[in-house]
Amino acid sequence: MLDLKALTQAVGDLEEEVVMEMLNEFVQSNPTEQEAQEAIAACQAGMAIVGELFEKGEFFVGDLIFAGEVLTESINVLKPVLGSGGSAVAGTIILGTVHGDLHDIGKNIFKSMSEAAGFEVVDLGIDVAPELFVQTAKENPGCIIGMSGVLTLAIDAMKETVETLKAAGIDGKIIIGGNPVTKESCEFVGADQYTTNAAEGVKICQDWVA
Ligand code: B12
Repeated sequence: MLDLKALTQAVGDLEEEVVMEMLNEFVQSNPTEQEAQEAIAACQAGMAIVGELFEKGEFFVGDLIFAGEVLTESINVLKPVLGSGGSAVAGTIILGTVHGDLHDIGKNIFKSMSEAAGFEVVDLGIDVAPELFVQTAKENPGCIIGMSGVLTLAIDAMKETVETLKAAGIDGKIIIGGNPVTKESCEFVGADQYTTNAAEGVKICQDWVA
């Protein structure tokens, strides 16, 4: 049994070896997809600890970078148990971290989980200009548009992107994700849905294409 609290603490303490040992053991125990999602949520909570220690001045940018590496490595270990991948394409999601924001760990988790659920994901990367979302949406009619961001300023960039998409006549469903998104920011941005949980995001997209 994976000790989720211990996993959160190990991520928060940046104990890479402990995290990898716990996750490798977990993957070998043949976990369910639900259990794998719980493991991701525990890692996400660990990143919140890292963020708090950074704010207090106990961690520095180098620690954030290392935390990013630990989490990316963790997701790679968990990927095989995140889902089997449907044979039929459920739909297309164009996905990117909005302009001004370089954080992509959460985006990549949502990407992996969406692909595991059978979606085709067009990943635009980080610091994505609104115009690139527009161009890619035009190339993929009927697609869902997913925007990620963890900086406070990402909310303004999301709003700008939604406005640019709407001005270009794109009427696909829009979902925003990342730690700072809330019901209020979703309304401010003009998106259709929001979430701070990748698994929930996948469910929302599945409902849209059902
Ligand atoms: C790792 C990290 C970094 C790494 C990022 C590495 C990478 N490849 O992403 C690096 C070192 C590059 C970095 C840089 C910076 N960072 Co930083 N970083 C973090 C940290 C510790 C973790 C972020 C993270 O990965 N969380 C874990 C993921 C899994 O969570 P998530 O993104 O919310 O994603 C989940 C869901 O939201 C959802 N999701 C995410 N996206 C999407 C999209 C869709 C469509 C859907 C459906 C779902 C979904 O799925 C995920 C899984 O459930 C946070 C602390 C925190 N509390 O968030 C600070 C934090 C975000 N960083 C911060 C800062 C200040 C910076 C820097 C300015 C530091 C500096 N002085 O240079 C730079 C900014 C660079 C820039 N322009 O973007 C601040 C932001 C403050 C603010 N209010 O804006 C934070 C909050 C730290 C803090 N407490 O001060 N950072």
